[in-house]
Amino acid sequence: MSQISALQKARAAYAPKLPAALQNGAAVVVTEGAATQSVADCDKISALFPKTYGSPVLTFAAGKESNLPAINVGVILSGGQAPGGHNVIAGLFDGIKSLNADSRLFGFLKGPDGLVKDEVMELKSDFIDSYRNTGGFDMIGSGRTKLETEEQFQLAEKHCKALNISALVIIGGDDSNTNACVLAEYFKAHDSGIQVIGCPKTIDGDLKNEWIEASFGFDTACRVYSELIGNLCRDANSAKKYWHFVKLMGRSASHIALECALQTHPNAAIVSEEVAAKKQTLEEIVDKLASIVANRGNAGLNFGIILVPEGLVEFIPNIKTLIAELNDILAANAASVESLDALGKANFAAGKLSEASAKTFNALPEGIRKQLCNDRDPHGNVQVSLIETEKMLAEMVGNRLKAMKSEGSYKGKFATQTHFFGYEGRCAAPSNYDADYCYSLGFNAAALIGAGRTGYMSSVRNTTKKASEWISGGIPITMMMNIEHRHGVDKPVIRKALVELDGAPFKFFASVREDWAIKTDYVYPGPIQYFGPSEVCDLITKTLELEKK
Ligand code: FBP
Repeated sequence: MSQISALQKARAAYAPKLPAALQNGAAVVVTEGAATQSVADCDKISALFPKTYGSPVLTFAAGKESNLPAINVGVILSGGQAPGGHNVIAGLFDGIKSLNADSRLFGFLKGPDGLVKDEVMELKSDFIDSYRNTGGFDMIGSGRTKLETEEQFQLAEKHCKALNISALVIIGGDDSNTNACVLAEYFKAHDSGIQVIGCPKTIDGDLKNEWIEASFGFDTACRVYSELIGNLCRDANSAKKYWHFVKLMGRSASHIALECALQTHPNAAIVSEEVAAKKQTLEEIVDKLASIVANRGNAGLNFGIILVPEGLVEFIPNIKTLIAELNDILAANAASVESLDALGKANFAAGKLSEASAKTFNALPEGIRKQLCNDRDPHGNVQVSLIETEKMLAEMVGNRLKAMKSEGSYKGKFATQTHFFGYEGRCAAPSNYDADYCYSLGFNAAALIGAGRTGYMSSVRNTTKKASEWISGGIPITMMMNIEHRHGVDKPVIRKALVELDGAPFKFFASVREDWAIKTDYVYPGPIQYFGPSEVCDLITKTLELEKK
């Protein structure tokens, strides 16, 4: 890096805060809770993880100076970028050095692939320092390769042993942490002597539960999007001529859309989980949005903001069925469709759909029909970030309003702008919350290693309080697991946390949204503040604030 920005230079000096238990170093005093069980399917999960199942929840208190021998530790960044990943690594580095100054950290490059292909580099002090408090995963890169085959596990063991690595930290989302658990079980069953610790990452916010309050990156990403949405709100309210349709990342859950709504008070925000629970059709969603636009238009307010979660299409029951049929048709006819472009695939699939799905498919704009037939991701999922749901809704709402105008129920003007905010937020410099939380998660992972544990997720809780009151410890990953039917087979996976309709964040949103729909009640959060008074720098998300109230 030849030149760094003034902010990065100043921000490098920020010293992330740690929970009291970690302030003397990573040699902590460990308190064990009772034996644990998985959230569901206990018999099946315990049979699949005989060596790691049932471990106790761990809570740490400050310890004394460490007398542990030096260790070599490996680290992997897995999946999509999330602000704060570099601080997890910095915290881990400082943590293992506090256990023994001769400990060494190795970064496997480009995600789990680096472990399998033995692409690795030692992370030394100067190098780590140049990435402290920065966004991005560029320090060692990331990737989406799944660690799941026996051959991959054998290679992982071989490559760790070659470097004398006795512990591996996997920083990832629900799938990557599931893989971390499978690897921990494998290493233990084969007496490899390699511990595996997971860290909860994803801007999507869907890796959380009673013990994992938040996945890192959610806070910063939502602040970046909310700043942009606030700016759009102000632009809309200044020019008074556009409806902005904003799609927000979050592959599946709508936590990001909901948090951004809570921060900015848009005129409408769709929550996919509600759509699924109420079995809403696309037409019903369009009707609801059109009525919001019409009510404001009839009151002379021909502008507004609508938030759309990225994963929406997969939560609309008839489109979900359609996607499942398309998946099967495209997979079963892979050879025939291979050479076709997206339109060719769409036309091919259209003729093979059930009557109901064909009707749904044909009612969609051509662009969306093509996007639904695009290549799947490595896990066989539709790449929802590539589906322009915001454009589809803008177009369909426009058509509905035309019909309402001719019926005489709408007399406003409707002009739209569409946006997709996702990649813009994933590599932002971490907010104070994420900088502190991530550094603590990494340092805490070192404490778990020092305590000789494996198959655990680093857990830092009570984060609505000041950092010195944060509770650090470890949660057995098997405790978060259940069995899910994925791509035709039963698999042990960490249960994904979707937006809960009876949870405080959604309930609050539901209680105010009718007001926001008709009024112009926007909030402008502005950019993340890294320097200045605590009340603007040390914020927590509205989601966490409401959940913990
Ligand atoms: P993770 O679950 O791996 O953290 O990734 C989340 C995410 O950012 C989603 O919000 C988005 O749908 C997806 O990654 C995009 O994936 P890609 O980076 O491969 O385009």
